[in-house]
Amino acid sequence: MKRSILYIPLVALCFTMSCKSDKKETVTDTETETTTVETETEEKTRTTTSRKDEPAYYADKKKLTMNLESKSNSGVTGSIVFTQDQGVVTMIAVMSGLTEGEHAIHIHEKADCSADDGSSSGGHWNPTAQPHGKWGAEGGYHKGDIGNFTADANGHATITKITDEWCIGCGDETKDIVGKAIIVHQGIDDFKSQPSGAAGSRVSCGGIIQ
Ligand SMILES: [Cu+2]
Repeated sequence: MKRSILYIPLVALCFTMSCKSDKKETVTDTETETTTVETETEEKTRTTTSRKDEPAYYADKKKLTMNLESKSNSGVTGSIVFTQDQGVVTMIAVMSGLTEGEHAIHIHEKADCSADDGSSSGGHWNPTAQPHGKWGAEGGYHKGDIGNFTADANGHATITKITDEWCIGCGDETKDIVGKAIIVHQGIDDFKSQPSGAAGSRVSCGGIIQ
């Protein structure tokens, strides 16, 4: 008698939780256990499925490593790592062989560093047809207008840039940096002169290639 009294709340609970109709009629110890196991399995399946349903998140993670080769007889070399996570790209560039002081760095149009002076990489990468300027300027700026950085007395420099205005291989031509080139200039970008900031010769070049 006690056992059946105990089952009443269980049955009620089962109805409230909308158990499968074939389980409602005869609730025994075994069936209750089975229901519990089924629920756990369903939860596991749901977790696995939701991961598969979010390809944007998982496919978004990318990493691209490239080297900078010296141009215009400069001796400036370096390496750059681009990583992408949840729509944000981080660039970390480590360079050496620079003259002490400020230099400009841009993304140029083509991943072609074959010319001795780096001219094969074309002009600034400017997919949104904006005037040249400082990154984030109200008057406009190129997607390749990274800006200026400072090299120390040993000719070393490290730059970090984080932006959601780039992507690695997403195919959106206003954001995709793949197939472009990184150019380091001997001079300083004045953020005014059109179309490239009058930054002088190209002392280092590297193609952004996956
Ligand atoms: Cu440039």
